[in-house]
Amino acid sequence: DSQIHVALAGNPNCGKTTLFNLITGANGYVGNWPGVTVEKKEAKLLSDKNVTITDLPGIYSLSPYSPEEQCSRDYLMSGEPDVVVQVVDATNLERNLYLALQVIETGLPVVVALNMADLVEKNGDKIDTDKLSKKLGCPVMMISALKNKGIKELFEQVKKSAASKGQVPEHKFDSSIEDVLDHIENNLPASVPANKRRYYAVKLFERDADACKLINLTKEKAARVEELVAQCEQDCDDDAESIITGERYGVIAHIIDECMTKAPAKMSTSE
Ligand code: GDP
Ligand code: K
Ligand code: MG
Repeated sequence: DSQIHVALAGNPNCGKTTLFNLITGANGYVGNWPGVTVEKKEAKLLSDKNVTITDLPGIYSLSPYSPEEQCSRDYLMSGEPDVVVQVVDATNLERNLYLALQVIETGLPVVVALNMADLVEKNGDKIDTDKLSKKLGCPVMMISALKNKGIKELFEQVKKSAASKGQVPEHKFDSSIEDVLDHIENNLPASVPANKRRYYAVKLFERDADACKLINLTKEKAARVEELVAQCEQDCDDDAESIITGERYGVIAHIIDECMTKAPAKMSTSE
């Protein structure tokens, strides 16, 4: 159909509901995701009826350990969303980028909306959105859902991105881990498109059950991948999932270091 499907993703408390209500007038459908009691909200964009917005549950990660994470991940990988607006609480970059990196890795077109721009400004912090956009490999826009700032520009970008093929993620882990991920990528079937190969390589590295089932490697290839992962775990003296978690936080620390300038700590005036 000619509808553009936009998924709103983000951590709890990042301002997704505030944004959803602002852009849709909250006149949509409220129900549940199939088979679970997780709320699903869907509504048309007030300024353009050809755009449908789906509010995903607030989550911290895309690992499917909770029904909320599972719903979000299933929807993102379902083929329905044309573009994801990744809402980020810009006053809490470290925690919020942990999910954002994973959503970017899905290969779907992503626009990062740095929300709470008003608070960032009030705190005197500076975020270099151009640099952040280069580091993440997708557009990054400052917005304030509460103050209705930057929303029009955000949706101009969202429409452009919806028409794009999505990004191959820019961020890189430690080279020893990248080597293993490269090997895994080379073992993936040719049918896995370029922008989704890293996502599945990471998921196979993590021995993710859904991904293993879906990709269904030949016995020989599965054994080869397992050998590589097990060797990497031995070298790092850590389990595969923790290795990836550690790598994500490493990438995030570097990104924050490069893209954010904290206001100098205020002198106490209370003495
Ligand atoms: P959700 O959990 O992601 O749905 O977050 P909510 O929309 O419920 O917002 C969480 C809190 O952040 C609420 O108190 C909102 O009023 C507040 N909030 C949302 N967006 C902004 C913003 O742009 N600026 C400020 N200062 N507060 C915001
Ligand atoms: K808050
Ligand atoms: Mg909410």
